[in-house]
Amino acid sequence: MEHTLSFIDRKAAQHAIPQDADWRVERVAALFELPFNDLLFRAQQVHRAHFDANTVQLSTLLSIKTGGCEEDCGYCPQSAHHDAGVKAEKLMALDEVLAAAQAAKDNGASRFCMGAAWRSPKDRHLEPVMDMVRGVKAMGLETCVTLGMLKAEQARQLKDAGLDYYNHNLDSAPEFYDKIITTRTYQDRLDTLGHVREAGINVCCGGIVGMGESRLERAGLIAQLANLDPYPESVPINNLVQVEGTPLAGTEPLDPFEFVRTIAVARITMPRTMVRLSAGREQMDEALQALCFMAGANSIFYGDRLLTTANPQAAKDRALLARLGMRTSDA
Ligand code: SAM
Ligand code: DTB
Ligand code: SF4
Repeated sequence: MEHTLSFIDRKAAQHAIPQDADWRVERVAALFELPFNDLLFRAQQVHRAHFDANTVQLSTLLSIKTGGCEEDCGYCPQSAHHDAGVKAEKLMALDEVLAAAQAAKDNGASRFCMGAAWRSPKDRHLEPVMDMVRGVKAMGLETCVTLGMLKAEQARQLKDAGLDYYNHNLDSAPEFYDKIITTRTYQDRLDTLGHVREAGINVCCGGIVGMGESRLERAGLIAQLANLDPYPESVPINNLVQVEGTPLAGTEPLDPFEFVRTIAVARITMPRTMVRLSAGREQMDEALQALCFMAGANSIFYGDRLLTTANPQAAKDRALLARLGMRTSDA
């Protein structure tokens, strides 16, 4: 099956990042095969050519609609197909969302990312979400939402509300995808990314590693991301958080150095993107996180929770960044 982005209007994506090269899977896999020090050195060189290597951007997540999701994503505690003890809730009220955004801003975050456990938003859900976007943006925060699959018109409405970023992950290589999700296709995801791009919203798109995929399949994921033209402005790299009750609980954990390699390869293949060290930090020690920064990660999820699982305490993250002499960027 061909996996191509449909309907990209390049004019609408003026601020988007052009693709640098044709990253065939074999070329990406060859990067993974480099000796660790050589790979990290190359990633540092690329990182320093495009960013201040001591600055990290902070995004805070909020689950605005938790649980009861129709999709069967094997990693996700919010799927109604699994019993991970996550209670299905209604969409949060605007004032509660704005209070959480204000707290995130006061804590030093520059982007506020609102996540909903939907296959795709119903049209009646969009108006309240747009109010949230407007309210968060008025606070001077960058706005991001992740609501599942979007229609072209929904993407345009979100753009009109002032949305800065839409998060929608490819999650894995196309060859591995069917082992993880059966209720929507890889092409569905590419279509949503096309609508987001076409509407002129910045694309936040990454994936999960540690799901039992091979190194070649990790390379396949990165190649898919890097070959999007333009490639995403933000690339979250998640390490699977194993949640009891999900099909992927009990998967052999990924070698931590392989996670660092994935960050480095993302940095080399997408030089100007924000590479976000995403889910899984709570299970990493500080030395490993420092290696991820060295490999070119320049963004983190910041705040005590991800969506339903734990993230390092904000104060602990501030202490880590201070120990590493790292600054945070403003929106
Ligand atoms: N429902 C929407 C969707 O799937 O597009 C948005 C929310 S969904 C929870 C956002 C992303 O979180 C997923 O695409 C996946 O990459 C990540 N994620 C979910 N559960 C995870 C887990 N247990 N470990 C790591 N990442 C996870
Ligand atoms: C992304 O790539 N990772 C975030 C965000 N985008 C929405 C979500 C991680 C979720 C981890 C599992 C949980 O807390 O439910
Ligand atoms: Fe639903 Fe998103 Fe979880 Fe998949 S990852 S089950 S779409 S909330």
